[in-house]
Amino acid sequence: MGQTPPVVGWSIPRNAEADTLRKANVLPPESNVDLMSEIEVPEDHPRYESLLTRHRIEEGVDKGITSRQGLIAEGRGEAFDYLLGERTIESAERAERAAAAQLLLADHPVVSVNGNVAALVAAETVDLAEAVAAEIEVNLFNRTAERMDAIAAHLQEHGADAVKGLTADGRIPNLSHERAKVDADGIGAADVVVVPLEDGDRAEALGAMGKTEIVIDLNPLSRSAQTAAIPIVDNIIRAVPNMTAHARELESADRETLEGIVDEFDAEAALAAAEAAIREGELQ
Ligand code: PTJ
Repeated sequence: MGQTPPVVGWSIPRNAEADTLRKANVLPPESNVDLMSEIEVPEDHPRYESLLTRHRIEEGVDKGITSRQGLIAEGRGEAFDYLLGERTIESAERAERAAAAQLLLADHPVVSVNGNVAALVAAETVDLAEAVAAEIEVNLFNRTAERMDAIAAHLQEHGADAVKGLTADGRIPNLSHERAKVDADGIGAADVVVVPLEDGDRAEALGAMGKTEIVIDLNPLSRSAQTAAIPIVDNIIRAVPNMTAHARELESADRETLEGIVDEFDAEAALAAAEAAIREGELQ
């Protein structure tokens, strides 16, 4: 057995870098960094999740999926997550269960994907969509044909059958920017939409169209979180797999049970609990 590979500071050896490190005998030759994990950091490392997130966002930018503004958005999210203790707080767990129930009740649920979401949770989004029979639609603030295609291809590489958003034959009324462009038979026809990682006016405009919104955002004060029927104040890399787990557990629940879970959920209380946790939480 070789020595445990050193993890120096916060640097993450990528696969190519790992090869160089192996040749220089810094990583043992049998180290399977490129086969077993995306980052050469043990999973019990206290910053594992944060380092993995940064790595995925960086790769997203390199692949033309994530915008450079996405790096800044991630930094903002990380700051909130740090204050939350990088954990799923109880009120978020309840929101994730309510979201799963709401998605299972929906006639036409759609998960909206932007450049950060695609980079962070492509496979996990495909799993969620499968668990609740939802469609996946790409919707971008900084919309270009190249990014739309790259994100759709990336989602397909991670198992998505069909990806909506490229037709863009529908519009969200009263929204002047690119996020107004939707597929008429996708978000345009949806009754429940998952809106992750965007602090903006689209959530309000979708609400005005009569759609039920599930927002994932680490900032409980963001406009999207404030207008959502179900705001989930949690890191998307924890939130999406949790929603899928709840959906699988609730898969055979009857309508009444699902409606009960949704009715019991109190959006205002969830936002207040998240804000209190951020403002008053004790840092370890
Ligand atoms: O890919 P595009 O062109 O559609 O652009 C996407 C970004 C994210 C750049 C764009 O939507 C944007 O600028 O978003 P904002 O206004 O910065 O809002 C992003 C929100 O997501 C902020 O409230 C962050 O706190 C939050 N956030 C960032 N990272 C995470 C997060 N919430 C949950 N999990 C995260 N990992």
